[in-house]
Amino acid sequence: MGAFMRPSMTSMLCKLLTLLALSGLAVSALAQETETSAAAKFKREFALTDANKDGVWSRSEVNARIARMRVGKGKADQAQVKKLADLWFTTADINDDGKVTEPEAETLLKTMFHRYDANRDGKIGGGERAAAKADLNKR
Ligand SMILES: [Ca+2]
Ligand SMILES: [Ca+2]
Repeated sequence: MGAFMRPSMTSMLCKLLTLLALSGLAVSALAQETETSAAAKFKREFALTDANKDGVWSRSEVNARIARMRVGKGKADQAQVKKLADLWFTTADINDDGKVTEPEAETLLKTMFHRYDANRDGKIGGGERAAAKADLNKR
């Protein structure tokens, strides 16, 4: 775990994962509490974001997805959206081929899930979810 992350990026990545996870990409997954159901929700989310249905996420698809999240919060700073999308994409695209496949995106979701599953029981319980939200709010 973590071998694909450069150490200097880890802290920023965690914040980004938190942001993405809680404000969009996996918020429904977290609400479902178990890793299995989170994975099922993720598959639907992946298909939704894959706008041109070619089975991978492109930079522009990720950018559009993040832009929708930011708009939902009442703020659409295009420069910040692009920065987040670029950072997310660079991190998620493990083999650096310019595409993020479902397994690549899922790896990030799992990393995030395990980060918040503090007692390692395979569920994000109420207290753990509250901690995840608090973590996001102090960013
Ligand atoms: Ca696509
Ligand atoms: Ca890739």
